[in-house]
Amino acid sequence: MTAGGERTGAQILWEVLAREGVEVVFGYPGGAVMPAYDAMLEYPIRHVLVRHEQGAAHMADGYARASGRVGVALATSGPGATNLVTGIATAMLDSVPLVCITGQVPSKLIGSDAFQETDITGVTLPITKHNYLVTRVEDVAPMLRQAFYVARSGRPGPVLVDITKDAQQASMHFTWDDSPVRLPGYRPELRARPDEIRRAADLIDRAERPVVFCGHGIVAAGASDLLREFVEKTGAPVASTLLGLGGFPATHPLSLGMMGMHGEAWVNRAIQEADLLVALGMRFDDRVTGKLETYAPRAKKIHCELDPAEINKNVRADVALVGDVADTLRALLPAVARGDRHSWVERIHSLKGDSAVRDIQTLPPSGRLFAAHVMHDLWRITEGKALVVTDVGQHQMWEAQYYKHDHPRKLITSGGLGTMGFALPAALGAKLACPDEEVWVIVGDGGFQMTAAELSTCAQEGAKLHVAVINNGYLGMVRQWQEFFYGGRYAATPMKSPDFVKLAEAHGLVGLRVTQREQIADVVATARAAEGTVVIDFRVEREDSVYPMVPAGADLHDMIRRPTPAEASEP
Ligand SMILES: Cc1ncc(C[n+]2csc(CCOP(=O)(O)OP(=O)(O)O)c2C)c(N)n1
Repeated sequence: MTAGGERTGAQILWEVLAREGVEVVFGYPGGAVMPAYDAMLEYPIRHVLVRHEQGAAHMADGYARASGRVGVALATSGPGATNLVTGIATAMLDSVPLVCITGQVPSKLIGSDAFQETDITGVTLPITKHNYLVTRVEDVAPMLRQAFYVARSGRPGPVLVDITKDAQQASMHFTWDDSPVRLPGYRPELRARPDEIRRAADLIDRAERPVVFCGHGIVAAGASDLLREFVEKTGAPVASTLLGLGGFPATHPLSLGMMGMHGEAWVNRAIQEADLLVALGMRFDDRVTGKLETYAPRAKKIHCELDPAEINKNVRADVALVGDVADTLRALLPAVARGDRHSWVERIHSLKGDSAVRDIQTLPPSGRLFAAHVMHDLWRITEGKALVVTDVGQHQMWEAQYYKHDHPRKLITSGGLGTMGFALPAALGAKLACPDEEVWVIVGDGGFQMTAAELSTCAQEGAKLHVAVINNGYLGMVRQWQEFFYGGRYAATPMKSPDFVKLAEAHGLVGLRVTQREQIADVVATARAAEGTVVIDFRVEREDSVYPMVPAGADLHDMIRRPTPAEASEP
């Protein structure tokens, strides 16, 4: 305990945030949270005024993913709180530590359908790791401290703290309690048992065709170096999930690339031929496995995962190592034998077959601007060093395929929920967490328009983002599904957009346009040299598709491939 004094609940709120090391809060004021906003002026914490509360949640999320710290969002009751919901669900599905604080109507009005009353703890119950309704000033500090502890410990996730207006206004004699937070029944620190480590090491040593999976847990646990050591010792090749990209260097000789629905064809085939999968910090999402009945039929599975609820949820594990993946790798490393899997790696390379012929990078120039070319050129120009935040759709998959990430926390994307509108606000959060990074937003013309109002926040904050709008005039990924599975009937996917250059200019920002591949380098140079956020309207091929594609629910080896030039020219 440290010395304290008389404080209101609102002051206590900021005191806790300051003591938790919070530097920036993303929020939007309103009646039920006004006491908290008023008290804010007394504390040295930066507040970013968003244009929509969804933006606040995504900014806090981007901040958390870029920095590894807890992101904080603040909103009023009712519509302010419900506007946070999409951002909270996004963080929940991707295990991102957030604390979302909402004002609530005075406690004596709760349940009366008071003005701007929403039961936000009820609404967010299934999309938060935990949530709290605080109605007494005495509970503000303990519950906020618990919220930070729950958000960051174990498998991270969003926590919501709803504080009534009277609890913010009431005062008490406040002393800071810095004893460790203890929650009965909550055991975030699990560790794999030594006998299980031994069994896993035996399976690894005996495997001839192992594939190691790098999931989001590797990034979250900061286990990239350990993974590299493990892979170089065992000689086993690595496939990544979307959220695992960068957890293992893409340019490492043992990196195979991304697996799953839009993964490389040879990666999916290797998984189907493997005799062992070592899944590290991933949860066998349906976009990764395809049809479960035919998934990796020859492979034993070692599942290393922090959350016991993920074990045997989708795929049965032969050995389950429940615990922090960094601890698990530390225990496994001395237990496994040095291995040589050259012939297996060569076999996987032979599975590439005609992939190069089908790759858009090797197709003869057509004079048209393809999104894949934009990604490749951005990767080359930025030397693979940018922090890239993608939205959801085709551009997200092309980025994953063509921008090679060699370092963790350099790709931020909404994987689990697939939230359009995520990229621009999440990128602003990431930029505030890492001001020295060159941050690129890769976003479709559809998703950009969902949260483009946050351009105004970028301008107000003086933040420098490079926004690449991959403008194909369609809700591209849905159009692709319509082309493949709905007979080319384009229901509600052609989209008319505003002039994005003028939109940028209306915000006092720089807007640029690219229509030919030859212009990319010069326009990117202009964007990098400009002050403040720059929007680049890339007018790309309108009806291109992302290949390969495993149709939803199909066998993982059953992929739709990009036509070869010969196939494409057939009538
Ligand atoms: C909030 C939200 N609404 C709907 C969808 C369904 N959806 C997934 S991809 C997509 C199309 C995205 O279009 P665009 O932003 O233009 O990107 P593109 O696919 O063309 O690269 C849609 C509508 C979604 N993922 N998120």
